Amino acid sequence: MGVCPSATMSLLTDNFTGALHPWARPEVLTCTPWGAPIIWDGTFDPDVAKQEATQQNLTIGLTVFAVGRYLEKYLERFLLTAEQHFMAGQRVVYYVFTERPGAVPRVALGPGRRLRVERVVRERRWQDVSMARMRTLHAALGGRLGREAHFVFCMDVDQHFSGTFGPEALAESVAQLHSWHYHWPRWLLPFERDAHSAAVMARGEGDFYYHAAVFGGSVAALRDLTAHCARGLAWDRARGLEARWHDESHLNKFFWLHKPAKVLSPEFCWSPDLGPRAEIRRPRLLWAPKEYRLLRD
Ligand code: 2GW
Ligand code: MN
Repeated sequence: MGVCPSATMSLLTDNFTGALHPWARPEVLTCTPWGAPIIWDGTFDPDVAKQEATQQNLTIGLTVFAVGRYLEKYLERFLLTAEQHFMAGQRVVYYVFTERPGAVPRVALGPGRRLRVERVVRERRWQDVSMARMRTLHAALGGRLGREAHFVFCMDVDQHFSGTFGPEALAESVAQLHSWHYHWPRWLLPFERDAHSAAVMARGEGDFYYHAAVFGGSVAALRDLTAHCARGLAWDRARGLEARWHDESHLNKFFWLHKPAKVLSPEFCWSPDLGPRAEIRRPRLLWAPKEYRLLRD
């Protein structure tokens, strides 16, 4: 569990001068009710996190699926920008899941960084492409990926890095605040409400609405997460159901039952369509514009 203190003003300001503490972000929530830090720009020292990670000699996995048109459209930029911004200076192994290994762009990788390509079958419906990821990830975490990485991030491919995404984001389990919903009242959050679905959340349940475009953690924690979500998806399918936001609904249910050890602010996965906001200082990942009509059936 987290150790962040409750954010009282006396901790945020200097007793004598009243000046704001250099690591304070008094305008945003920086700690969950269960004591996990919510990481905002300026609340951590990136050099400290970097040093700690280097001392531990970590290998960090980054998984991404690029199936069908998403391969040509998004993968190269995702990887090129990850080379610039994702866990710079650490040992990194990318896992690209695709049905066309030969079409994966050859991106020049920095020292200590490697890319593995895993073949997956192409699902017919886009909802199935997205949902099949949980099952595939679970298997990969039980195989080579799980043996070679200590921590893993699982990400959507339709986004690119725009700022440092470093070891400050690492923890036993990590959830991403959804940039559309982080300031919405809880009753409006788009959780699954159908009581027959494994992903159901009753009124009054749910801490935050998390985005499935970024989640991470230790191999063991992610084995649990992916097993839970794959099981829920299969349970729903057997009953002819599909949760409102597919795998994301099940992810939200998992993090309600098993609180994340760290939460990333919307700066870590920002939607440029929302425009500039005072509290969004330095976005780390930017969503590609949604082209649903073009790309979805
Ligand atoms: C998905 C939707 C429509 C058409 C195509 C695809 C598609 C997705 C595809 O053709 N090929 C492919 O590789 N994907 C992978 O699935 C890719 O990694 C992509 O980033 C991911 C999720 O699909 P995406 O990014 O189009 O969906 P979003 O951005 O609306 O995602 C949120 O909701 C999803 C469930 O509906 C997932 O939970 C996702 O993690 C969320 O970010
Ligand atoms: Mn996406």
